[in-house]
Amino acid sequence: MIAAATRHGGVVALAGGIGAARFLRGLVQVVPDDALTVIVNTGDDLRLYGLHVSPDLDTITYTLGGGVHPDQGWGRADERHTVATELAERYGVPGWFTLGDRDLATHLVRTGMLADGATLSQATERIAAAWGLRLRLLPMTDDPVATMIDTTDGRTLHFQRWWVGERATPEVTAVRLDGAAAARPAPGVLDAIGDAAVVVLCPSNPVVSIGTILAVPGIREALVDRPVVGVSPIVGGRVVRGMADRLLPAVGADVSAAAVAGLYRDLLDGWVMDNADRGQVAAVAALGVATRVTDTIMATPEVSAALARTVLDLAAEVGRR
Ligand code: FO1
Repeated sequence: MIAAATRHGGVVALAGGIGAARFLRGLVQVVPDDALTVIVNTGDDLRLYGLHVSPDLDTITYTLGGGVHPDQGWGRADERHTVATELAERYGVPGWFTLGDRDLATHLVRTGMLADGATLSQATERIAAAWGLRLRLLPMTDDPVATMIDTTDGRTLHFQRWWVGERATPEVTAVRLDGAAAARPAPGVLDAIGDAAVVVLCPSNPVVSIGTILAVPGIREALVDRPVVGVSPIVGGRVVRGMADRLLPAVGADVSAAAVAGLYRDLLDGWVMDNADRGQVAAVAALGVATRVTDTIMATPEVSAALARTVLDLAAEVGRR
């Protein structure tokens, strides 16, 4: 089954941050690196101290490269904060978004390359190679896209200012993807999708991760005639991590596995849900989407690998339709 899914063209995964990284730890165990392309959300990217930080690209790179902070799921393991402390204590520069010393090296390499005229794709390729990644890691676009959050107290905040800076306290009235309409898919993105035997939607935030990738003109259209299988990021009506439960209402969707499948209904062929959501199978099947129910709580790389196998089995089934 798995060989079939990768024989004709590769596997493409659309990914956000931590949930995607956990899933990809499993996918790389069942798909050869040279058959795997990961397209990553860059709407979370932000400039800090003049540095270009790409949280989702770095979370995936560090996780698959074996250097991610094991408890946080983001940032580096064995990290120190000498620079951040000096910035705060000597220069009074607030550290609302923690950048550790090792993590700063990544942002210096990326920012230096961008300053020399390289693209985000080129910087990403260099950083991924330095971490020994052999799969292809692509930003969704090389153009600037910023996820902005409109709040009920009348402000508009960059996603990270809302999520990290204000601990997601302000209620959300709208999510806007500044720059998305003018953004072009990064080099290789549309070709990878066009050649894909299957496209996998990782269990990432449907509004500010997967939704952001789908908002880059050309990407959603390219997916319509490919076998697309996703993993629900919502289990038993709750988020496993992150804040999708705070953002789904802002796009008019319930916090449920079936509602998220509904957001992707125009392109989704298969939907993998947790055992807790067996009761949602009928609602998803009513969308014309095939389903699988399994353990999706990726407490270990073995569960991640089993989940990846389930996804590829379902992909092979829907691919034969
Ligand atoms: N998340 C936090 O909750 N607090 C932080 O200080 C923080 C810093 C940070 C630095 C680099 C990086 O790559 C990620 C970081 N994150 C932090 C996580 C980040 O906000 C989220 O992982 C994504 O943006 C959402 O997927």
